[in-house]
Amino acid sequence: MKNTTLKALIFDVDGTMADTERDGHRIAFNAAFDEYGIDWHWDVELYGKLLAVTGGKERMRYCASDLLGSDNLPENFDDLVPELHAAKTRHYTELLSGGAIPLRPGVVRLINEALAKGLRLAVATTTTPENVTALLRHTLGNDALKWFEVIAAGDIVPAKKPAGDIYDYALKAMSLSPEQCLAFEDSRNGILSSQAAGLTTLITVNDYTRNDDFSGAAIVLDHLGEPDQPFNVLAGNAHGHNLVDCELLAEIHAEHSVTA
Ligand code: XBP
Ligand code: MG
Repeated sequence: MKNTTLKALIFDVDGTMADTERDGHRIAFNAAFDEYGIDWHWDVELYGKLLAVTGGKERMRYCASDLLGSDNLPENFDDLVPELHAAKTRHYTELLSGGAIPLRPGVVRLINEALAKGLRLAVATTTTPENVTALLRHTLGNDALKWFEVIAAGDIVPAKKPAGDIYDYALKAMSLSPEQCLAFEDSRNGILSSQAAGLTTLITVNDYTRNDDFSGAAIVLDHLGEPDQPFNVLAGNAHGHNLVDCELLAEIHAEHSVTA
């Protein structure tokens, strides 16, 4: 039997570290559509359907090809997507710079505790790298960028989540095996990706992902919890804890340690 020590935590960003989709990305997409005179408005419900596809450029193409169709779109829409997406990123990062989106309960607490205990940190996300740095900067401060050893994001890998590539990339960059890490995710596409890379995964759900299939998750929670705001367990074993701290992570890691 092989016993491994927990060395690192790998965080998804959108939906996991912060509730960015509904009030962040969606708003920024709509602002970009307005800017380019595109007759689309992604409301909260439609955006939930569009989240089936990860990646903003991929999502816009999916909307044109499968959901709303290409009526009233510029003829060169496909070629315009990268430019439109760059505008969306500008709107999104501007929104974050105004402090529009806070981190979710327990995220700062857990990051601080993990760093104090010598755990290594990384990010594995589908979103554009600038979006990650903007979120970290405007919620945790400029120094926070140094806390994350690897920020694996966006087009750095050709296949986005649900493929495991982005997690594989982060693991390789840290020279760690999946058994030495835990992943934090919020969505079906996210857990498919982390599991494809062999990672034990904790889930914190949000309004868009509450009813997703999280088969195989180590635990499914409503959030990471704070001393005055205990989490609710939706599935899995919380080992008697009511917030996610390093002690609970060690217990979850031990429970799911690979035997070989
Ligand atoms: C996040 C995404 C991203 C964001 C938008 O998924 O799918 O596409 O919605 O960001 P996950 P970009 O949390 O699973 O990584 O527009 O920069 O792609
Ligand atoms: Mg996510």
